[in-house]
Amino acid sequence: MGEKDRMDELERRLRAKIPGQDTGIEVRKSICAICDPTTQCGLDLSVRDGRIIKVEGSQENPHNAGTLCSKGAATRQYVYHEDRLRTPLKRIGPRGSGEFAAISWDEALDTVVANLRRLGAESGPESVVFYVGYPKQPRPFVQRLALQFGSPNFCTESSTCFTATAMAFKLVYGQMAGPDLARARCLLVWSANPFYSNTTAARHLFDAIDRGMKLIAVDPRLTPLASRADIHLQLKPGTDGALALGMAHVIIAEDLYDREFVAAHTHGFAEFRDYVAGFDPARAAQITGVPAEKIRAAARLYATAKPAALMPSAAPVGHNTNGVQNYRAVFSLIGLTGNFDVSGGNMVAPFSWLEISGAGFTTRQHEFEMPKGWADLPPRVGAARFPVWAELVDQAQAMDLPRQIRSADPYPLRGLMAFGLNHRMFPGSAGFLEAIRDLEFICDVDLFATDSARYADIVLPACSSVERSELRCYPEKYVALSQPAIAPLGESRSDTDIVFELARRLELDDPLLNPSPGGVVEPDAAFEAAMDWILEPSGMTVAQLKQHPGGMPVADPLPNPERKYRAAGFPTPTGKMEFASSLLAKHGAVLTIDALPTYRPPRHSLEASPGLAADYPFILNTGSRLPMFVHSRTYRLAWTRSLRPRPAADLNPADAARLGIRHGDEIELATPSGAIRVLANLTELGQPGVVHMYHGHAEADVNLLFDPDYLDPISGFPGFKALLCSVRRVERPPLEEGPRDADLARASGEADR
Ligand SMILES: Nc1nc2c(c(=O)[nH]1)N[C@H]1C(S)=C(S)[C@@H](COP(=O)(O)OP(=O)(O)OC[C@H]3O[C@@H](n4cnc5c(=O)[nH]c(N)nc54)[C@H](O)[C@@H]3O)O[C@H]1N2
Ligand SMILES: Nc1nc2c(c(=O)[nH]1)N[C@H]1C(S)=C(S)[C@@H](COP(=O)(O)OP(=O)(O)OC[C@H]3O[C@@H](n4cnc5c(=O)[nH]c(N)nc54)[C@H](O)[C@@H]3O)O[C@H]1N2
Ligand SMILES: [Mo]
Repeated sequence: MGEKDRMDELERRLRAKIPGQDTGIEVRKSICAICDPTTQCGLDLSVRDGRIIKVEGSQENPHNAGTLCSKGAATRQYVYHEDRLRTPLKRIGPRGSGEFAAISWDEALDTVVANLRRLGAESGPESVVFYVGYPKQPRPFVQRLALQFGSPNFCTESSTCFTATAMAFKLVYGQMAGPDLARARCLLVWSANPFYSNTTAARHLFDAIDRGMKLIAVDPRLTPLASRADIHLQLKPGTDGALALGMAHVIIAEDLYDREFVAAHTHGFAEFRDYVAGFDPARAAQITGVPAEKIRAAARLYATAKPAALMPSAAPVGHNTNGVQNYRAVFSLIGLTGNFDVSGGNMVAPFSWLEISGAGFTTRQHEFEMPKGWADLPPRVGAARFPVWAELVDQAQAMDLPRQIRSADPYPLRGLMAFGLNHRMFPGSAGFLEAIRDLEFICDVDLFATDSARYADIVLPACSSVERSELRCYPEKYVALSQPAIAPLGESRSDTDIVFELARRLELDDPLLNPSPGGVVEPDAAFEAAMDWILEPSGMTVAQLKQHPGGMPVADPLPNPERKYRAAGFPTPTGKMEFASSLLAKHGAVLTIDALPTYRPPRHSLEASPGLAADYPFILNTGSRLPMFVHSRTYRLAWTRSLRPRPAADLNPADAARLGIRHGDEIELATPSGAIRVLANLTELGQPGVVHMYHGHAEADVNLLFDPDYLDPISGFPGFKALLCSVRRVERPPLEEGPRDADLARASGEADR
């Protein structure tokens, strides 16, 4: 080969991005953390000169087996986005103005520490709130930091996500139990749409359907999953409790329930039976809009196709003013039909790490994040208003923050140390911003210069998952401790580095967060030492995991026998499965909460507030997932944004015709709390009378339409999935360009260049 041929060949290999010594391209293993923790695909990143030039799903990782979704495929746009923060910033203009100056890490961290110390000394450490948004990776570390600092106020986005589902499970069974998809003969999917929300699970669903598993889908919309179901129960949003009670009615009336299990292992069955007697299929049909015959057919199929599993979701049912009670009614069906903790039904599996159960090993996560008990600390934010939450959840309830900031009841809140703060997550998002504007000190750690960060005094640049090391585990009994595939962009750092630095500067007396008081410790060494401590019960070590950056199968996964309750009972007050909750009975005297999983319509609905419905006749359902967007994260990416460039609401064509609205018209959605303008997306996949709108848009924030107190009294979760709104066509399209956040990023980018 001549020199020219060799150069041509190299050029060809470079253009094809072929790894090798000649091209200088190396494939590095990493993890995508753009979406939710139960997905988080393995990545093969092609890196040249320290830059990612190609992104592929890792074949090696059995969870995604080489696949990636639209968001993961846009990893380069996410990592190298112009809005990425590159240096620490301090605010020099008024809150919200976006006027910031770049400062050094030392100055930034010293400022944070001086403020935390001052507020702690003046008003007690509880006056500082530690908050983590949707990111999960930093949570155990931030929680430990908060408690060791002396503040009980560790709270997260889990104040609106997953916890209500977990609470409903705990109230009935004392623990959670996930669907055993591989062996189920029937799967009852109660409001999940993994084709959009959890693509790796969708693959397993296809396999099970191919194997002949029957599928029942409970969803107000005709989703990709519902379109494959044997029975689709297309209910009105927020009527889940009535549907479940109707199914229980059929199962009991037709004697299809597990008499032996019910007699030996349950509490309150007689009351439950009497209550569901009032929910015959005709009445359930009238409330839910699902034909009575379908309710009967679904109840019969689920109760008789043994074993049958129930797949819940982290969000939609809990996003309701009666959410926990509705999900309790749903989860009662599992025990009623004898499908609890049996193979092919819903199995209790040991907890592994960061919201993943059943990866085949256990860790000391809980011990790590709870170095103190709640009894040793002042009451958490939300504890008085949501006492059931306070008993069942090891966090503060963030939905009570605006109230306590304003009222200083039971004590003042003055500081906020946030990792990933997005005010558009909160119902009544504008009011949330107004409330935190009154805080004396705010620090926000984020990847991007966001609208929420504009309210912070100090903004710290975090790096993404591909720039850090993190532990991930998967239900395929697979575990990975990823290593950074590229150096952190600019001066950004991992969240855990920041936690260890704060712990050192606060001089915390804690060998796990501050391993060498007074001395300088490499954050990597501190992180690895903490991970080794956490991993101890698993028998795995950091050294061993580092040898397998793409992950490895868990050696000797823990066995998981069936029906563990036979020996151990249920971890509930009565030791049994509780159709009637002892805990809710205890609180029922003070709050209007029933021990039985009673059905109440959404607080804003035709049934509960007919006066309001006269002016606001549509059911508004917010945040049902779109495949390419994740909350506030991927609007800024060119590829994902191109799939829906402007905020749009789904409207049924029958309603649109009545209101003179055409596809693509500008419309206004309004509630008594506010109004937004969006495009009309006409689709028959949703029901007449229901409008669906995704959340988190800067230029059309649907959470402006919420009253901040539109909450479930048990969980404190917002009623995101069912309220009332009006819809009208807007004559001229006056939609303004959304605010751009790039100026903050520019402030830190200039310093970097
Ligand atoms: N109307 C309505 N509102 C909803 C919902 C709904 O369905 N409808 N859903 C609710 C639910 S279920 C959820 S989970 C919440 C979403 O909760 P949010 O916390 O709003 O989620 P994100 O916008 O994804 O992330 C918050 C911030 O974290 C930043 N971030 C990302 N990765 C990292 C990281 O590694 N480190 C740090 N420090 N920051 C990072 C992001 O840039 C972003 O600014 O929204 C809730 N709000
Ligand atoms: N692409 C993408 N994936 C995501 C996310 C994302 O933002 N984007 N977010 C992640 C997060 S934080 C979460 S919590 C999960 C959520 O994951 P999922 O729960 O699977 O997703 P959703 O779309 O919120 O809700 C599932 C289905 O519930 C239906 N639904 C809406 N209201 C009701 C109701 O009142 N009752 C019933 N029975 N069904 C209802 C919706 O029509 C939807 O099809 O997704 C995670 N994955
Ligand atoms: Mo969520």
